[in-house]
Amino acid sequence: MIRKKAFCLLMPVLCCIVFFSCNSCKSEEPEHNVIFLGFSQIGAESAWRNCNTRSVQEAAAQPGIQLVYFNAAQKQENQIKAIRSFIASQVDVIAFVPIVSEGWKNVLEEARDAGIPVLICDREINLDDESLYAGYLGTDMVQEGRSAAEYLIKKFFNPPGEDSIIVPDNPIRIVELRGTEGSSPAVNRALGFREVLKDYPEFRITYSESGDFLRSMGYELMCKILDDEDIGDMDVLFSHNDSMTLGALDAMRERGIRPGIDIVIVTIDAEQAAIDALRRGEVNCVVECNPKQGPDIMSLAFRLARGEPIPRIIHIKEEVFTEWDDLSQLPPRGY
Ligand code: GZL
Repeated sequence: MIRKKAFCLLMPVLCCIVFFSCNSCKSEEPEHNVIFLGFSQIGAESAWRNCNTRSVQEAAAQPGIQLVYFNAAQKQENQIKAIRSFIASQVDVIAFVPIVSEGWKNVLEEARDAGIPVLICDREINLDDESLYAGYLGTDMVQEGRSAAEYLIKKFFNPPGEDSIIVPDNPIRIVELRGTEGSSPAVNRALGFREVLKDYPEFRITYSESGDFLRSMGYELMCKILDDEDIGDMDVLFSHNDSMTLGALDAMRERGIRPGIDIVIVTIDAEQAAIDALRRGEVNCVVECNPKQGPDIMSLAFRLARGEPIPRIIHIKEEVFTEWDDLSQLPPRGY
C-alpha cells in the first residue's frame, strides 16, 4: 500500500507511471532481497527507443527487481519530476536516460542527499561534479560518428573491388540530419564525424539541421533541402538515426532520386528497416547503436543496491554494416 504522503507526491505523474505498490520502497526486510529501481525513460520517438524500453522492462521482469517506470514524453521536466518521485518513494536505485546533457545538477544532488545511487543510461550528461552519479552505461557515440566518416573515406577513395576512384573535382557535399539538440548522441556523433573528416578537405558539410530523431522531421527536412536549389545538390546524407533516414528516403523517392545510388546514405542505429534498405541498396552504411541495454542495467542496479562500486563508463559492443558486407546471416534486429 503506497503511503498517503508518497501517493500525494506522485499524483501528478501517476497517469504515466507504471507504479508497483511500495510502502517505503527501500526493502525493510532484507530477506525479500527485492530492489526497487526507478527508471525514467525519455519517450517513444523511434524504433530504437521502443526497443530500449522493452529491453529494460523485460530484464526487470525477474525475481528481485520491482521496476518503477516513467515515460517522460520527450520532456526533461517530466524526467525531473519522476526522479523526485523516485526519491520521495525511497527507491533503492535510480536509472535514467537524460534526454539532453544539461540541467541535472539539482535533482542529482537531491538523490545524493537521499542516499540513492544513480545510473546514467544510453545518453550522457555534462556535470562538473561527476560524483553525483555512480556510472554511465551506453554506446560510444563519438565512435559512431567516426565510423560513419570512415565509411565515406573508403567509399570515395578506396572502395573494395575497384582499382581506383576518380575523386570528384568539386567538393563531396554532405547534408547532415542531426538528432535532438543538446543531446549527447547528436553532439558526439557530429563531433566524431568531423574529427575524421577534418583531414579530408574533399568533403564539405554543406547543410546541417536537427530533425529531433523523428521520421516525420527527416521527411520534412529532406523535402525542404531537395527543393532548395542552393543546398539540394548533395552527394551524401549523414543522418544521426534511422528514423530520420527513413523519412528522408521517402522524400527522395517522391522526387525520383535513387537513394544509395544518386545520394550516398549513412545512418546510425541499425533498426530492421535500415538493414532492409541496406540490403535493397537504398542505404550504403548502417552504424549500429545497440538499444538492448536492459540486462546490463539490471546487473548494475543489483550491484549499486548492495553498495558496490561500478565502472564509471561501460560502452556496449556494436558493429558497422556496409554495402560490401554479406548480410545473409544477420539475425532479425528486434527493433
Ligand atoms: C542513442 C539514442 C538515440 C537513437 C535514436 O543512444 O539515445 O535516441 O540513436 C533515439 O534513435 O531516439
